[in-house]
Amino acid sequence: MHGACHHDCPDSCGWTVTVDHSTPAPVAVKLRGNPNHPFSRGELCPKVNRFLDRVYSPDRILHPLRRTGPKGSGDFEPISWTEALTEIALRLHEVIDTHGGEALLPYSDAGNQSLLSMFGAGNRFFNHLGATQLERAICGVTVGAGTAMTNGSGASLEATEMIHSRLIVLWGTNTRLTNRHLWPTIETARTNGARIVVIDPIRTLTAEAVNADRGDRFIQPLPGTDIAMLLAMMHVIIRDGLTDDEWIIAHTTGFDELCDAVMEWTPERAAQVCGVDTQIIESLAIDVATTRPTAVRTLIGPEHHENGAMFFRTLACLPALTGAWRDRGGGYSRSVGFWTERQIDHDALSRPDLIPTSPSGEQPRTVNMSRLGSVLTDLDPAIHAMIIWNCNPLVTVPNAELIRRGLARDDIFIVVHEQFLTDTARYADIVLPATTQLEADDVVFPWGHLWVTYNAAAIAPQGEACNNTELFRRIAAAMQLNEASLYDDDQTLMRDALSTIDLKELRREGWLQAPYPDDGRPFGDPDDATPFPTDSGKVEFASDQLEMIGQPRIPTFVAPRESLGGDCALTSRFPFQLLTPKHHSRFLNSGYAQLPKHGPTEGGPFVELCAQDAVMIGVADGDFACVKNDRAAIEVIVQISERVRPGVAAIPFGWWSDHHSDGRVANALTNDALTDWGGGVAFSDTLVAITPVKTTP
Ligand SMILES: Nc1nc2c(c(=O)[nH]1)N[C@H]1C(S)=C(S)[C@@H](COP(=O)(O)OP(=O)(O)OC[C@H]3O[C@@H](n4cnc5c(=O)[nH]c(N)nc54)[C@H](O)[C@@H]3O)O[C@H]1N2
Ligand SMILES: Nc1nc2c(c(=O)[nH]1)N[C@H]1C(S)=C(S)[C@@H](COP(=O)(O)OP(=O)(O)OC[C@H]3O[C@@H](n4cnc5c(=O)[nH]c(N)nc54)[C@H](O)[C@@H]3O)O[C@H]1N2
Ligand code: SF4
Ligand SMILES: [Mo]
Repeated sequence: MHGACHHDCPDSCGWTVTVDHSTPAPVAVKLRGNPNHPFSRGELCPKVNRFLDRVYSPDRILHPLRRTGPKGSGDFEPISWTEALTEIALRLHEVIDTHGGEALLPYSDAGNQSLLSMFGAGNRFFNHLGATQLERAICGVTVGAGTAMTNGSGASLEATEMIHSRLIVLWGTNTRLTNRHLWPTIETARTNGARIVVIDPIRTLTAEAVNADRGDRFIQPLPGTDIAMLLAMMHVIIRDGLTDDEWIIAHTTGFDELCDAVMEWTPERAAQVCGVDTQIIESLAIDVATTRPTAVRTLIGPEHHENGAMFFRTLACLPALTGAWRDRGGGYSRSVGFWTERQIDHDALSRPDLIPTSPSGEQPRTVNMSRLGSVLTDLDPAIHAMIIWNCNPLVTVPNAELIRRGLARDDIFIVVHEQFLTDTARYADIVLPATTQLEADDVVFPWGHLWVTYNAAAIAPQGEACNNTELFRRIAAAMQLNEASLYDDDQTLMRDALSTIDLKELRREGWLQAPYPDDGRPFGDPDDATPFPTDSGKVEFASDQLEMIGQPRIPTFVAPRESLGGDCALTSRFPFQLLTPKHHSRFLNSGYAQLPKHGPTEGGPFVELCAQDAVMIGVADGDFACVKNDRAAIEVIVQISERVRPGVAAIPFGWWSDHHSDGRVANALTNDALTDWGGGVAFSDTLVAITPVKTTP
């Protein structure tokens, strides 16, 4: 059977599953990359090569469970689906009758990012009930919202087009770890003479590929300061007359205002802010402006700062200044969700028309998923019931100890739909078993390439598991809701959502290529017929729209409050900036730490410090250190490393409570302040103090 990886990963690999039908219940015996898949070409990755371990794990939840011990204890008893649904229906009706629909909160993310599993599950149900709406913007949304303020949309260069590039700047993305199937494209471009630049506060796996002898470069700015570097680069490009004036006149507005603004951003000034040599900024600017084609590749790393949207808005100005969009392989490349997801009719799938309006004409309130801790502890009127599926917020969402306090409230009823008893599931009143990608049909809309891939179920749902859409059909039936569309089956939902796609053909062929400009250039020759979708129809160096939402109209650097260049009162108490990035090749977010061939092979959590900082703090490699701020304190083993620079520390994200000696995960420390716009979250603006732990815990 042919399918596609469901993970929230840019690669959306195609796979082939071999099924043994000789037993009464067919068993998947082999899962390998599909060699014909146009993007992944037969390779999977160290996480998913062992996907069958996950499917057949003895720890998988296969039956509904009811909590018997205190919240968080992990004590549950098996119950039947009928018992589970009866209790859920009763409790949800009770909450809605007493407090109204808004007391109910849906909570989900991209655990399975396929069409039905992610976009098709739950929305109609919660809309119909008038539940509180969830803004899901923890990943990638802010990048699109940032670039849209310059270009009018989130459209960008499709990444394999970088095969044509001569300079590839990997700006805040760890391609070799997080987007590994793109690396062959970059290697081919290098064979053809391209140079690479990696810009990251951490000397990542990708930075290790930099070969200075070939003219590659690794640049290590302080976190959250890249806007200053961009402003100085634009300063140099304008100062040295390296702008593409013809393109600027034809396709942009606000150039004069931009010139005025970057005048004061000399490379010397930016060098101070970023902790990068003046000369490096100068030469990067000249390289970017004089090498054709130049592509900047980015995913989400720099989004997770208070100035995250402004970073991407500023980055989007660069190719317009140098005319890089003219060239095949020029411009910037980010998520291609803009091209792939345009084929989805989200309204048909989610039915916002089902949302009841109050007599005064008001719609239900919206809360931001990244603020879950304060939503559960501070919101008035309060949330009294939650259904959580497709995510594990106690590990993946910032300010996790506040979330824990919220989930532990005894006046909130929680249902979790999961494959494993995650940290979050331990706080559920009822846990329901979820299928894996092998057990249900779905369609994967990638954000890292253009190949929309069909996922055909290879085996039946294991145990009593059901998929995300079936979950809500069952709960709706138990609640005796009488809105017919809540009961549409999966094939109907797919047809509703994909009216322009021939599903039979997609299933037969395995994949189809999303429409993308034939000549490879997303903004090649914009003219009056296809203007940039901004108010002016042009690239906006100065933006009225930003001014209207209270943001600076011109690219502007503001140091995030909780960063090394931010609030002095904070930095004096908490002198290190903590990053918590993806780190392990066998992990995908929080999804694999618990599996015996994944977690233990990666070792365990640690805090990385440079040698100089370790000496200053008085810790040695292998010692325990206490990493703390006002949100939490956690104890982790010190790893002295050359990957981080003075003042910056890093703890890998993805480990669960059980893997941390004191039960507190990396996200216990992280900041849940929102980004400037776009609804993202600044978890990389986290300041901490680090002290030795005297006694071995
Ligand atoms: N192995 C593995 N692969 C994964 C995942 C995983 O957990 N494990 N997760 C998947 C998911 S959900 C996503 S969204 C993608 C994300 O893919 P990426 O965006 O490539 O990954 P991140 O680690 O989030 O961020 C990339 C880099 O941004 C850097 N960074 C942080 N702050 C700044 C800054 O201010 N400036 C600059 N220049 N860089 C900064 C971090 O140090 C990090 O190395 O990866 C996917 N792939
Ligand atoms: N500190 C820090 N925090 C981060 C990040 C970081 O870099 N640093 N990265 C952020 C990013 S980019 C992202 S995308 C988020 C990811 O946050 P999450 O979406 O919460 O993370 P995942 O671990 O990908 O998925 C969570 C769960 O989904 C379950 N699951 C998988 N498939 C299905 C299914 O079909 N149905 C159901 N019901 N469940 C399923 C898995 O068992 C897993 O437990 O984390 C964010 N948090
Ligand atoms: S996690 Fe990413 S790289 Fe691994 S198989 Fe899935 S899509 Fe491919
Ligand atoms: Mo993500």
